[in-house]
Amino acid sequence: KTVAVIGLGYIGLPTAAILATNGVDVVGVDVNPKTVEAVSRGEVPFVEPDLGGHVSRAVSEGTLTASLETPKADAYIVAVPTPFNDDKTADLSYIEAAGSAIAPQLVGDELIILESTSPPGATQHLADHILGLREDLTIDNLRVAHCPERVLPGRVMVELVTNDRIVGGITPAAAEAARDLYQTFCEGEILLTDATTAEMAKLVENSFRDVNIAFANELSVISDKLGINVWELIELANHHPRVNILQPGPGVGGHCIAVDPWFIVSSAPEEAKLIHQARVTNDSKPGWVIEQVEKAVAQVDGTPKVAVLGLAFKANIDDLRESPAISIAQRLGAEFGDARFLIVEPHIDEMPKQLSGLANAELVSTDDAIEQADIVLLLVDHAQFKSIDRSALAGKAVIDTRGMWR
Ligand code: SAJ
Repeated sequence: KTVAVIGLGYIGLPTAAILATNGVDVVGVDVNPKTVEAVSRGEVPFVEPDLGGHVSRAVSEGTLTASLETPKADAYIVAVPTPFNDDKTADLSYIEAAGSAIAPQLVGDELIILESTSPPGATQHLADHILGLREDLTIDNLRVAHCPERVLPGRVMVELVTNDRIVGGITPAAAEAARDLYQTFCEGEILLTDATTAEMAKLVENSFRDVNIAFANELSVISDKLGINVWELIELANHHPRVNILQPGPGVGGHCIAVDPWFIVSSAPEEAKLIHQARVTNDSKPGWVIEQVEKAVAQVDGTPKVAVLGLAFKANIDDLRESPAISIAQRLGAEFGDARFLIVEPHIDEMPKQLSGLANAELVSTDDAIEQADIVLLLVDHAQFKSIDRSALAGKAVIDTRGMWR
């Protein structure tokens, strides 16, 4: 049996690799020639622990190949982006493009799994799109299912194997076929449902976290106003056996938690009030951090030098997608033309393109930034920053958005 995995990104490539190292013949498909060339050489185009070993082993054993073209296969796994449009509705064009490439290859009875995080109804939409292109087929000739991924970036190769999975079929037969495929590598429980419930389950998981982080972020703003240390406050409250507050930060980033709740809001705009407000609260946190920097800058004589520690969307990864740290750095550079910004991000070697236009910002080492800075702004709690000698911060204004130096 052959499986085609369409989209070799943060989810598609690990899924392709884990299937292939478990003996399944996998063709990874991507529109980017650089990605296809890298994977064909057994290399991984981004940072994810253990993924490189899986890819190089599968490629050298011949179970994983990569291609620009969608081949004939027994099963298709679609793991393409689902960004949102300006009005926060989901852009399904990548899913439709994958469907258009799959449709001509079908002979009937194939399994087609949508893994991309999608608004309710997207799996049905993919099935309808394919059937619209293949009037000789009916829904009974196809087995279409949604199987959302729930792996945590940085732990993908572990969680792919150990997490429970939800499989939602357009038909029960589709759900069963998808379960059989995931059983080749997944040791967690595989739970069967319908496609729309599976879509919603994934969105609800990420919204649960977003709402709870919004609560923590709101507490940090309230605590600042009342002169309370929010980190101590949360730690104390969490001693209650039924309280578990998450951590405040500079905002919520990444391509999942900052995006998925909008798919619920756009499906039920009148009803999804709390979910909507959580997004607004978390998206307003970078603005609040900038106000703190503004107050500190006002205290400095001469040209203020601000060390900006971290750009990634969370600790110990190189992923800058939807990162609040990037938007904070960008806005600081633009709004405070008279200040100098010493940017530190240990996981990248050149200034990201979003910041490359800033004449007053440069990428430097942690030591250089701390030594020169009047103001130290910590945006990401990378392990490397934990070893900073606290005495080096003496006499500087410190804005610690992660509570690392609480
Ligand atoms: N964050 C806080 N405070 C916290 C926890 C997180 O401010 O207490 C911030 C992080 O700094 C980051 C953002 O939230 O900016 C998201 O980080 P995360 O570690 O919570 O989640 P992601 O985006 O890396 O991965 C999430 C996971 N979902 C859940 O935990 C419910 C993962 O399991 C999903 O697979 C992934 O989204 C996804 O792909 O949807």
